[in-house]
Amino acid sequence: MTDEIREVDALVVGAGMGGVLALHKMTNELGLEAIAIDKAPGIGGTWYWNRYPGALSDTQAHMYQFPFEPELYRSTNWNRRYATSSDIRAYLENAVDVWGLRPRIELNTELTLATYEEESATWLAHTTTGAIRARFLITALGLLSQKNKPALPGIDDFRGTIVHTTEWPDDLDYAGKRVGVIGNGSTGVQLMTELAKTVGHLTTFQRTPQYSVPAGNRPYTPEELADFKANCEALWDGFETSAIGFGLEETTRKAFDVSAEEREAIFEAAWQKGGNFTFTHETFADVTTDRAANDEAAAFIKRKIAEIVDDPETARKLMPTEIFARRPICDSGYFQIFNQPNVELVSTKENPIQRFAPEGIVTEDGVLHELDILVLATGFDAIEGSYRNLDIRGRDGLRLSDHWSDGALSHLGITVHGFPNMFMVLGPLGPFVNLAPAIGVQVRWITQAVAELAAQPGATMELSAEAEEAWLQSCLDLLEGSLFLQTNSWIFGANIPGKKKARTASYFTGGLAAYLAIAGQEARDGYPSYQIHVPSSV
Ligand code: NA7
Repeated sequence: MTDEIREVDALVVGAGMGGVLALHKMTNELGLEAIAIDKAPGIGGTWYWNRYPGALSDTQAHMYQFPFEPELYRSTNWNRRYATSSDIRAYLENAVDVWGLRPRIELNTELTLATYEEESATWLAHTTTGAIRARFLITALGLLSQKNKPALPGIDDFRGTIVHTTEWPDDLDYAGKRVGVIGNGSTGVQLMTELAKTVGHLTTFQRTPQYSVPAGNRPYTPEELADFKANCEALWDGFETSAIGFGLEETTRKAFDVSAEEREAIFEAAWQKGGNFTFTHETFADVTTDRAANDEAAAFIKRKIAEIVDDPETARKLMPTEIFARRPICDSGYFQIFNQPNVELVSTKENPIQRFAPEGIVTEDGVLHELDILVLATGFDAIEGSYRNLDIRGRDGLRLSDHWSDGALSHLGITVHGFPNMFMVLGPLGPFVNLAPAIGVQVRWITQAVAELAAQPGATMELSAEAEEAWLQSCLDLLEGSLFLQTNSWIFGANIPGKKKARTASYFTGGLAAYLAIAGQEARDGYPSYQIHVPSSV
């Protein structure tokens, strides 16, 4: 820690996918003096922290890479349809080396305060290792990186090991052990499917049953890999017409355009092919928007659960009761584990956790579930949750947390009124799409804006209040009648007690193509939503 203030052009906060790409662009494309900091001891962002058994991206690997980077894309070899957490860390480590960024990334360094200083039109950032002054502040904090560790009264009475999935110790020995898991979202489902192979006994304390479809994980064929590499530009061009950017054949067919038999056959084909967004977007265009179509998809999955799970009572408890409108999950044999003698399901809706005991968990029926390890797979304080513990102060000392006290605000998920020359990667009200293209598209937009500002000494760019309000309104309008609002998921902050939901949206749900068109137009029109201030030369 030194008293000296280091001066850079751009400070990037976060060394995950968004931060690494932003640092590359600032340094190698714009030639700016830029550094990135991250509180983690390693590169990877959410993938640094999420290294629990079974952790993998459920986006197909060829679409979970930096877009618009053909050289890196063509030199990367994924061996399977989905990349594991360690594959993704290796990919990012390689990108850092290929792009020569390693000397510019400062790990074990946490941002404690960032203040916009009007007079110099710069950001003064205080970190755990010293102070940095930067013209441009790029926050790439991650959408799913702030862990959600819910208050579970009495949990400290448990004498065994308690682990959150974002803090999985590499040396945790769970083979043969009695393991309990709270949380059965994407993380819990991946984790339990893996744990069930080796633990002595697995008990899931399930609050809300979830829909899940097969992931269809398999090796990529050499032909597929060659095809992705040869045609990566076409994959990226596809964003211009895509709703979600996962590289799928997004259908326009509606569920009731076809007969009941055809509908079943289409769902079955998607089930066999595997993939969560395959099931929602290659079957029928209205699965996520129309209640009757959604009911058809939900009923299909429930029939599958009944077929897969031998014990009818366990199958009943695994059947979701809400509509199929959380972020969809896919698995590699999750429902099948409930046919194993070492796996047990406790429905905490029917049989709540009464208390934690030194030996395990006591449920309301009086049963003590003895455990050696209790895993919290309880997810994230998503989206703006990553900003919750940061003290960022914009113009006139305005705290970002105060500006967002009634719900997060932004334009494009990138900029905030009152915070000049600050750019977020995957900030709130960004596009609800595959995150790799979202990162690529946002960083490209930021790079263009920073390039224009950097060319004029002291120039600043600040979102207008009107444009911020208008963006919120357009996000809210898009949510009218949305099925997503009818479930309690992280998408709208319903998983965090007390998180503001009134008049707020979390995302722009108009699709990737529309998002690209709006963001592109904004830049081409010379940023009409912004006040650009260029100091007059002396
Ligand atoms: P999710 O999808 O938010 O799932 C969290 C799970 O934890 C879910 O089953 C929750 O039950 C459960 N949970 C959360 N808080 C509690 C409390 N207090 N008591 C009991 N159970 C609780 O997080 P994931 O990490 O699985 O996935 C997040 C995203 O990461 C995923 O969508 C991908 O995009 C990657 P609930 O359903 O709320 O009843």
